[in-house]
Amino acid sequence: MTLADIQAAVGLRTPIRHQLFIDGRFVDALDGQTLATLNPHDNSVIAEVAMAGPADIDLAVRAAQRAFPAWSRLAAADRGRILLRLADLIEANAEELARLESLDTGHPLKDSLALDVPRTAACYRYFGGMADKFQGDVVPVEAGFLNYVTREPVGVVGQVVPWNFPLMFTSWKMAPALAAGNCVVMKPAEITPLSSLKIAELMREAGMPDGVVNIVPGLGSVAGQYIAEHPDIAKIAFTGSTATGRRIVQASAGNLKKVQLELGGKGANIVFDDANLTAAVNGSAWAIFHNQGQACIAGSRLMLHERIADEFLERFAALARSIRLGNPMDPQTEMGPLTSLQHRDRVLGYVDVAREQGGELLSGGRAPGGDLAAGCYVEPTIVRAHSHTDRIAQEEVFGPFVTVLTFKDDTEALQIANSTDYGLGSGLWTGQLKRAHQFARELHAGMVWINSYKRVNPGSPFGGVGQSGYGREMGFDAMREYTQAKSVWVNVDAQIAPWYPRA
Ligand code: TAP
Repeated sequence: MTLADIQAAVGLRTPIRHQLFIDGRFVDALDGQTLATLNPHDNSVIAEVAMAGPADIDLAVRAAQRAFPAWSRLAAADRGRILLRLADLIEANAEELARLESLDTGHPLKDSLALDVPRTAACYRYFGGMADKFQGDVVPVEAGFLNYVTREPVGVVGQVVPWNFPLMFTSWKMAPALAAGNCVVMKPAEITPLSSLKIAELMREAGMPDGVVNIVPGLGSVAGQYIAEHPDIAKIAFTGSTATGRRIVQASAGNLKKVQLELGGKGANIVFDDANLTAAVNGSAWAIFHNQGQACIAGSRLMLHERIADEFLERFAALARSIRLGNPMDPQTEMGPLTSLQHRDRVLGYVDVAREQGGELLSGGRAPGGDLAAGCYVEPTIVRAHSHTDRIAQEEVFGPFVTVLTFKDDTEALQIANSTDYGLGSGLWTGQLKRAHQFARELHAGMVWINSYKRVNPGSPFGGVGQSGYGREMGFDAMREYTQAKSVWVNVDAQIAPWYPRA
């Protein structure tokens, strides 16, 4: 199949962008290297995408440096206006962006249309509106002096995003950075670069000045590592695994970059015996199976009060078995493939890990055959762990794989919930207000959902504690992350005393 055939087959109107975006232009990599990007439904090649090496990243950084003075001094409202225009363009191109995202990642088209694209537009719109509302302070200091504090952009920021929500995550990172006046060098994951390159095209259409945004697909170990080390990049923002986050911290030490990390999770999703079971069953399926479980905030530890465990599991397993797996482009599909074969095998490997440690497979646990055999599919999988210390209850699987644990009372529930090194998202289902707030306070997590799971909003801080990283995306917190305070002292009418009182 040629590129044009693929475009026609999935209903794309414009050519798939497959070059680097540097200084406002689409260009090949200097050394001509490319990398095939695959459709996870059948592992066919969708496009050969240019792969940035260090020399390309140097060009991107220099372009960003050149663009920074004018961009950072542009009136905040004018920066905002460009982001607002971009949000409108994303909506105008929603169908195409959604198709591209589903083709590249395996997200069901239904989800890309209803969630990924609208959330991406909402994020640019939120920060477009925020640009001229994020203001400094005046500090009440000694008489005769005025002290004011401005928030200045950091400079050129490097951003590295993973493959699980490539379109949405580029907006979470670029929107606040740009609203605050920074210039960006962004590396999408090597396996899912397409939607971010389409966004580059829309950025240009929205009037983004050349060099402010540079998108450089490439290998994590080469391009990502080089961005993390780069002496002229003032900050790196990263989403991905805890192991890579650690490498980024080490690489950033050379020029003491600011670092922001949004890493893995092992979300506790706790169902108490007084919960509304229908809501909890549906919400728990959403918590783990949406996006094939490839979410850092997935509710991957399903913790059930022992009194309701059997009934809950019966209903939950029946729901899991009814989920319609299939080609993401089919409007009936509820769960698509994982994003790569390598990742599918890693997820399936955890079924063996579970068995070795005495876990009980309750549902799924296989790659489906038939029409889906060539793709990266995994059945919705439910495993009861032998103990909360087992690997499947401690390690991030990052797939449609949920680990079931039971507890007898609130004390044990809290102890199990807080027993991992991670601390990103947690949820609980209960009818008791007091218990809900107590757990919200005690859970070791950056986000807690009560009688719901996995809600996000551009205004609500998103991030973790412990080995889930540090820093917050979204809201005013994100603007603080992408700026630094400058304190300015003005002598309004204070007398300057002699330099040192002398007798
Ligand atoms: P990572 O290695 O963390 O990949 C995430 C991003 O970091 C990708 O853009 C990757 O580029 C880049 N990267 C890799 N090595 C780098 C380095 N040395 N310096 C700078 N950037 C680097 O994750 P993965 O290998 O794709 O997935 C492994 C596991 O990580 C998953 O199973 C899951 O548990 C976890 N994970 C978590 C998240 C979230 S949202 N917390 C997202 C993805 C994965 P390339 O892809 O081009 O190598």
